[in-house]
Amino acid sequence: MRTETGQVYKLKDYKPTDFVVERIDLTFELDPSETKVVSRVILHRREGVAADAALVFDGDELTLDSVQLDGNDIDPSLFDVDEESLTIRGLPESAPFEITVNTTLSPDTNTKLMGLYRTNGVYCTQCEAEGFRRITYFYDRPDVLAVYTVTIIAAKDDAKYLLSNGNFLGSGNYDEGRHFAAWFDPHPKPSYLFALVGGDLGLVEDTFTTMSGKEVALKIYVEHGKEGRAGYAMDALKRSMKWDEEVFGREYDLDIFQLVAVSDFNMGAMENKGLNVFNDKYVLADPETATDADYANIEAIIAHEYFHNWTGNRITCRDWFQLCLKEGLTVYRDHAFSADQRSAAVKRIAEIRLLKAHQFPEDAGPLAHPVRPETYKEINNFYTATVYEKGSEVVRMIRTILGADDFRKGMDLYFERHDGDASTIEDFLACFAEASGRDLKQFALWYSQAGTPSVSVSTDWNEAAKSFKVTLEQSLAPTPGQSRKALMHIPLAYGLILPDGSEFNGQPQGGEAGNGVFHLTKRKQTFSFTDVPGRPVLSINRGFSAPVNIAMEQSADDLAHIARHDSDGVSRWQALNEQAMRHLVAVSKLARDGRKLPAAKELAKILVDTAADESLEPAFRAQALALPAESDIAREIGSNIDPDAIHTAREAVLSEIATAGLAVFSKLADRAPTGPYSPAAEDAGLRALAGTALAYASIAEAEPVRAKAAFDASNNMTAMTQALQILVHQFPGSDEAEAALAAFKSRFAGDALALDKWYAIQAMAPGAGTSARVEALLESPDFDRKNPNRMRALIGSFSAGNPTGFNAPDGAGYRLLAREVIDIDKRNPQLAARLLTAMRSWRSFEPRRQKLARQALVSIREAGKLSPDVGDIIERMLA
Ligand code: 0A1
Ligand code: ZN
Repeated sequence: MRTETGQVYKLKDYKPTDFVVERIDLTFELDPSETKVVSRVILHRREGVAADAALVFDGDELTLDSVQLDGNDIDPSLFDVDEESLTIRGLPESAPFEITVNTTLSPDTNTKLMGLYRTNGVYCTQCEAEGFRRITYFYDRPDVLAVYTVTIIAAKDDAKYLLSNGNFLGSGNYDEGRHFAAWFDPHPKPSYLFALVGGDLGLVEDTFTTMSGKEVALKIYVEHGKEGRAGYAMDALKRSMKWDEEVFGREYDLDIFQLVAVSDFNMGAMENKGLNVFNDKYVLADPETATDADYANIEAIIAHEYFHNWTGNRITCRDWFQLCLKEGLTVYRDHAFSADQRSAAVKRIAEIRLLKAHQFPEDAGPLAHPVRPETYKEINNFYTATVYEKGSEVVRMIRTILGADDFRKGMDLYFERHDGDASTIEDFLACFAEASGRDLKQFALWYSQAGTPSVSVSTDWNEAAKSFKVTLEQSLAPTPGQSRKALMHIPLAYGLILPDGSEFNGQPQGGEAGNGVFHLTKRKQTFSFTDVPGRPVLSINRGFSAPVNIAMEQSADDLAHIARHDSDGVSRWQALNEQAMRHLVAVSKLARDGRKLPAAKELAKILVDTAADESLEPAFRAQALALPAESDIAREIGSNIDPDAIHTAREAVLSEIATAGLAVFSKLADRAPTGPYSPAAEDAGLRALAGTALAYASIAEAEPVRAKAAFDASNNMTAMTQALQILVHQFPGSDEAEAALAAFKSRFAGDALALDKWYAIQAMAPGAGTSARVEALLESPDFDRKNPNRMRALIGSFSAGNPTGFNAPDGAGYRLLAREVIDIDKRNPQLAARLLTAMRSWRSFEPRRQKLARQALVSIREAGKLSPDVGDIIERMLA
């Protein structure tokens, strides 16, 4: 067996660099296979550092041509180069000096998509987290902030636009069809925010006037011919800029803001200073090719990257352990933005669903880690749901605890005090503690303790005394590396709903509980209310104020009371969802034991009533009707999972709801918005409800005819994919399904983003047969294995979005993923590692599947030389 390898980085080992970088000038001569990079860095020795201390720069897969000190070649005895560093000795004791590093790169063969690479002929960089060291030797760490000047030279017909961070300095022509452009970024920044783009692209332009009256040029670069699909992104950008001024008082700080959409990208997008680079999936949209979900994602990600300008760029992270300092906070900010642009309740419901679907399982499995990890082997593996989504929930809790005013004061203080800094979570929390006068020491455990806390809740109503008691008890299970946990500060928003549906407003005894929030800070606490006019129903963790699991015996009647009367829409949905979940869990267990499945009459009635309730927002009704997914039910069951039983149970419940509500659903299925397509929340909500109703009606009718007619009549991508999914998932192999697939494929041939949807829908078709279909699709001639979006659409959707297909009882799904991960790892380790995390919950399956999953994981471990990325994930998953 392979022994464990790889260096472990530790938070507690933080140490500043020995030398301070003052500025850096970079010159690039772009060429597909021989790009020349000259880096001139001005440095001085940090005060107190020994006179014989050497300068150690990071590097990765670089070819070093030469290195100079103050313009003269350095004697070979005074420097060393190895796989990952350049070490220079004999440097001046106190005076500033200049180091020049000359390297040669091959963008065309850079398949890792880190550093400088080419995508569809466009030169492009990705430097977060450690990609800059693949461009030149440098201090590639976030606490080294420098002012950058960049000159780019290229053949005009190879790269028409030459872009980098900051403000434009100038451009000009050389002979032989070559030209150059120069950029200066006045804001000191870490290397991970460096960016360069060179290529022949289409350009969409606009302007934005900031709150102090400065005009900013806005430029979005896309592939030629796709300019017409950049309008929504531009609009979202302008709305983001305005919102950050209004809500956080943050103004943009350069003359120009540029954004480039590329088709090969490992993640969603990147916040490089003044030059965001995006996965084109999160920029390009028109009604014909993008769904409502795509529009919502574009809006959110454009905002996210823009908001990083303050939370991430102006104030960055001291080290990568502090990643949540920029990510959790920026996700919090983009959530708040989207909530303001759309229905806040519907947005929150979607967030809760996502958090539970991705972050909760991560926190409950072998990859669990604190929001701020204390060790890592490969930082790329920490761009996780925990750092991002739970990190955002932690910021949200700070706001819940402090209230809106003190939260804003804390943010203002943070911006004022740390502008220009590379900061830490301690710095961040200190601002809120100071602004509010609150002690946040116990709260800070949210950053250091992994795992989802559980809170068990019991209530006691005394009719004679008219008193009501709520007892809360917290617990937190051990996670890898953390066997003992301390008690946390858990803010639980609550309401007491009286029999007539109104709310009881009295304050309880027994602990802090202002503004409708119980502050659970001890292991067990009882909050007592007196003078309550009638038996209240407790609505707890309203709006999902804390990311915890609530264990509470609440009767179906009480849940229905909340669903009917709670003043908070999110809580009404939570109550409905809880009711559905309970039923689905019970039925799944019966199905696993081969028992007869009970009827779902009550659940069907409440959901059909909700569907028909015209006083409710359509988007809310669609969320209510969307039953917990099979993976949600599996998570709730927790162990010994049989995905086939869950599927059978869920299908049976769906069918009963569908039959009970056929009349309602067939009416709603036809109620799509009229008039030209608008991606706005209202119309999107109507389409969501119509699509859900179409699915139910098709189930009840057990006929593909209605969905096929909807597919043929559809005039936007949302309606089209809704219908296609119904056909392929509910009527697999039918003539209608095959005809729709063929029509879609020929209509969108050559449109990669649209075709990704075609692959994803097929990959998620339930049933053991799907792995054979995925194998066949992998072999189809237009399948581009080098494109991360395409791999995620097929392999990612199959492994993370198809419980019965991927976990087929013969293990074929696991073997497919293992084989692909090993293959992808040779080209693109980040992508391979990310796809592999789909197996993180393998130990929660029934023994036969567990055994097959383990075999597949071991086959990866034994496969030969693995990247640090995949090696780290495999090691933790098998530990
Ligand atoms: N900071 C980006 C996420 C990101 C991280 C790593 C990357 O490397 C391929 C790319 C992007 C964000 O939060 O949007
Ligand atoms: Zn981010």
